[in-house]
Amino acid sequence: DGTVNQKRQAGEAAIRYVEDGAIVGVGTGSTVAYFIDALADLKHRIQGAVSSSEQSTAQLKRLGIPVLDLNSAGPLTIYIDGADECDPCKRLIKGGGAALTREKIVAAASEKFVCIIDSSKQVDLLGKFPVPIEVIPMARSLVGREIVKRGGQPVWRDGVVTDNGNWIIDVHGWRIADPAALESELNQLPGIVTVGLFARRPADVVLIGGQLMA
Ligand code: DER
Repeated sequence: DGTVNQKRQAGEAAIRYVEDGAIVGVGTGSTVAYFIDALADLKHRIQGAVSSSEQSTAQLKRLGIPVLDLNSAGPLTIYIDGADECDPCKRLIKGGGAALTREKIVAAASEKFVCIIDSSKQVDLLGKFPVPIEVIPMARSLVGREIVKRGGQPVWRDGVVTDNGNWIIDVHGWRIADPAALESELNQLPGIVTVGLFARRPADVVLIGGQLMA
């Protein structure tokens, strides 16, 4: 259907942001999977990749792309990743794939964050997609109570343990007019590791299929 083609188009279009000799920050998900496939074709022109998940690491290694440690890679020029929702200011909900913590880390280490999506991810107001929050397991109920106080409906993503050994709560029912303020407020709560709002630092470039978002 349209969105699958748009995922592939976006993944392939992101290649134009990869410079020779780059260490490429790589996100997680089905759209990024198309980017990684395209990256394999120019793996001799880049130094390698820094990965945001075991899932992406496995695909990169399968394709013979060197996977480097972020601590030895230093600042990156480019980070390519998908999203679950994107508003007109390029602010994102991420974490559908439970990789939000390492995604946010690698994005923070990268100069330019290129987000690749299909049109189904575009919204005017963030929040229809439940906001993923990575929590330290012992704090699940405490964080759940804090979310209820803030008008959200917390749902434990039971059975999912992140690459960091933590749990995920998905928050339903928020309509988020000021996602940076909410991100900052939630970041302060004890027990929260990462909030799946990328609004304090939005994407720098958004590709919707092969189209550049204005
Ligand atoms: O979990 C994430 O943030 C991923 O980027 C994910 O949400 C993107 O999903 P998709 O590319 O498989 O739709």
